[in-house]
Amino acid sequence: MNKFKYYFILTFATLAIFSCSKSDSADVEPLRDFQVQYDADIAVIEDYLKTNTITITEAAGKPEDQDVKIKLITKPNEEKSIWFYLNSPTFPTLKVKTVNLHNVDYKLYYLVLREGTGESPSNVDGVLSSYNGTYLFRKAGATTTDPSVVTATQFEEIVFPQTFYDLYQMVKGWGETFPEFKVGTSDPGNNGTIVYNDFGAGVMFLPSGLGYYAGGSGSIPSYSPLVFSFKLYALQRLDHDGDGVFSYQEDKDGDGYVRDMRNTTEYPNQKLGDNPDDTDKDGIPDFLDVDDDGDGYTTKFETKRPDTVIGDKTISNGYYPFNGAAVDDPATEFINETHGIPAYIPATKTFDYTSPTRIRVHLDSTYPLKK
Ligand SMILES: [Ca+2]
Ligand SMILES: [Ca+2]
Ligand SMILES: [Ca+2]
Ligand SMILES: [Ca+2]
Repeated sequence: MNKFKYYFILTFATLAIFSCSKSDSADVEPLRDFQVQYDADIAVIEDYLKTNTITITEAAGKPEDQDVKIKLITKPNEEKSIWFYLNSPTFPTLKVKTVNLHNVDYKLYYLVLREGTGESPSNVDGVLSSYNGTYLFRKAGATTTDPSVVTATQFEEIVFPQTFYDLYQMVKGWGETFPEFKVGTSDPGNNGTIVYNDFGAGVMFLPSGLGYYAGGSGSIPSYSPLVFSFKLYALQRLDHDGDGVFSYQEDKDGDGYVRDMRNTTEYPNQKLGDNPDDTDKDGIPDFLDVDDDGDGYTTKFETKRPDTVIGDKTISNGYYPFNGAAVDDPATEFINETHGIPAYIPATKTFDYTSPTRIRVHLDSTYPLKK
């Protein structure tokens, strides 16, 4: 009886695997090795950078300002390759940064047409950006002596963006590239339009591991390196966990980069508790944690200003900002605008509202004053 059962299960299991692989082979194709795929991708990208040239449109105040056209070099003596601009001290300049993900040191090339003049987004802010996306593909030569050629196929173009894109939700390469750029200025134009000037503009060249990888997207084939030209018009600070502290301010180690290590396969060398941006080390990074210090009191509760009580009337004074303003507003009688979220000083039983390095109460699990 036992033997029969064993054979029955074995047969069933074998059949299941067989039918799966026959009818739906795309679903069971194992994920390609990240390092192997990266090695192929970076060769394609560097080939593309060396065989293509750019032309940039200068048209301040117009939608086509900083448009960039990339085309195959046909006159090698006259046309400079994109690669020519590698680490150029003047613009345009081709930069490269290393992004460790999937246990791979990804080289991320990005061309800076110009940097911009305003603030930079963090890797989890919203960006208002036009963009033009293409995917790269290496076409084999027609004969054995004919060299292969890397082609670029456009899959999307957004000229007039209507919404902010949350970098936390976009392909990894966006969150790595946009913080290297700044927004510019914006002025009301005619007919309710806004005119953007001096914004950051560039082109990013993403290995598929920083793009859609095996998934592809829409018309983009799996494992495609991606090229996005973009213009960073505006940024929007986001608060992913709704605790009243913007996500970019939940950067515990202050390196300008907010980490989410919950998907540990992306960080095989790091344990969840190693996340420098997770105060209570519970695996949930501060920017997604409503109780950052894990003391059982929500951040929102801990960052509330004390109420003002006059007779039998109680006036709510809202919440402290992360940092106070430069000057106090005389119009708000009970609120000192120069006060940010305070730190509690046990020795003197007082609060410090302004020191840049203070440990704010919502990050201080020893803060004893519970209401
Ligand atoms: Ca928050
Ligand atoms: Ca946490
Ligand atoms: Ca939080
Ligand atoms: Ca707390």
